[in-house]
Amino acid sequence: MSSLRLVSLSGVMNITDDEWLLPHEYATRMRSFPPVILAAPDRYTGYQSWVERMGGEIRVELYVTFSLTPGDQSVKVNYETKLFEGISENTDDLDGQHIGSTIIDKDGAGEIKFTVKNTDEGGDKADIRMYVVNARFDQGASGPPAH
Ligand SMILES: [Ca+2]
Ligand SMILES: [Ca+2]
Ligand SMILES: [Ca+2]
Repeated sequence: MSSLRLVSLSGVMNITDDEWLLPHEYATRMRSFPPVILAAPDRYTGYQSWVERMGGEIRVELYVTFSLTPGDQSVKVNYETKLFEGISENTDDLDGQHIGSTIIDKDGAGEIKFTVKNTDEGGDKADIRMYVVNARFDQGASGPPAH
């Protein structure tokens, strides 16, 4: 039995750059990533990364790992988010972090929602929503139909 899965990630980040005296800055960033193919026994894991910069001071880095469980064809999603805030969008000042994981059943989908806050200085945050789909991948389905 084949165990080919097509795992796709899309999502939205709503990012707030807290400002002193000036109005806060806001950005909404949406992404839809190309699907990752997982196949037992060749490729059990896949990766996706998502980086956004905004407001002159903020960078959000999101790293996602997909791991296939061949038995039930579920996919475990591990994710880590880092919120950097400093004198530029390339700052190395790590001010907030969030780590989590969830399992997406075979032929299932799931929404993952969380907020990463600037726990060092307050104010800045990223509200993140991810949508993960664990679909069956039919080899050859993208080719011309057979007659
Ligand atoms: Ca700021
Ligand atoms: Ca700013
Ligand atoms: Ca900072």
